[in-house]
Amino acid sequence: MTANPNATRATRALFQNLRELAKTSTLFGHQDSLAYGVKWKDWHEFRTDISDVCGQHPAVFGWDLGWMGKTNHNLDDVPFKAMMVWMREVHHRGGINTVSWHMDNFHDGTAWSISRRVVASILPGGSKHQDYLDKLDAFAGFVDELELGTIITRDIPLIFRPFHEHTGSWFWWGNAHCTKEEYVALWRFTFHYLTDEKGLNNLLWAYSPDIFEDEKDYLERYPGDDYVDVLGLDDYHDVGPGGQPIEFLRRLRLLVSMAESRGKLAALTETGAEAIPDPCWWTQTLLPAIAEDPVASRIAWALLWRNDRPTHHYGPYPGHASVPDFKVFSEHSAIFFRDDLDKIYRLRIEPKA
Ligand code: BMA
Repeated sequence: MTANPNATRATRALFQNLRELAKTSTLFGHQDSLAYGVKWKDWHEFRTDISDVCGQHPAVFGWDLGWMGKTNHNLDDVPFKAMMVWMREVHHRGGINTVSWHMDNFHDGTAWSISRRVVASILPGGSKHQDYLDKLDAFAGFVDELELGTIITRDIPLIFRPFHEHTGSWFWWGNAHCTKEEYVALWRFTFHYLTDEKGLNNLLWAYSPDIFEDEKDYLERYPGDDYVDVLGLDDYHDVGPGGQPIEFLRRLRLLVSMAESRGKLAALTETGAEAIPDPCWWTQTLLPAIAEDPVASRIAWALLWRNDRPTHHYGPYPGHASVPDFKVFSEHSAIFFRDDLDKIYRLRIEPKA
């Protein structure tokens, strides 16, 4: 059951089908995959560094809304109009779109500007509340346009992943910059505003802290089962140089058990090793956890961060030393790419309420 009881048919189908798929497979995801690669940045209708390397496109495509409502492109120079076209195309081809939001500080600066207590000021009654509503309205407008632009369907689900990595304190919504009550209130307010006021019934809601110690830590700012569909984890820490594979496994197993006991999805919502210094990283670090461990492999997808430049990329690209290993990884029967997905938006049998 989705957190939003009025979720659209396709959204409910996506949730249900992902829960089923998660038992045996892990979908491969990549941020900004269609927008650019390490060595290209151009309008290509459907090109990714991933397909350049292994002939297959990701199953999950990540996008970021940072700078929405301010400029016509996002914080990483992806034009919102182009993003919309790509999102429709992803959906049309049976892939999945997920959206994060490096939202600017409402007083000054960026998502990383932590000089003020921003969360308190954007909640109802706060001095920047109206500005926050304007931001959410801009997003709702984007989603309406996304759906209106297609004649094939007006039901394009998005996995929405706001206020991520809040167990750290590098964003203004992070741990040190708001109380637990404020974080939860912000999440719940946002949920009600976008679903009840703006009628966005095509969202699955993903909660995605950075690394955590135990269940108590993970759930400390959890908004509640009525507000979340996906229990996510952003983990770069355990998979980078100096990280501990055993900790990666431990956290993923905990995540899966927390999600399954609630009837939710688990997902590795962000991961990667910057510039992939270990050429065997794919089969030695990632695969053993997300495909081979009987519990950790029950996450629904793993999303690698963006391929920006030779010193800042998380997926492979032609010529990179990890390409042969990535090809082996990509051939694993449990790692799913877009072509492996089948009618993910078709509702099978509705579960009993
Ligand atoms: C970070 C980096 C930044 C980028 C931001 C938002 O991890 O990739 O360069 O601006 O994410 O996408």
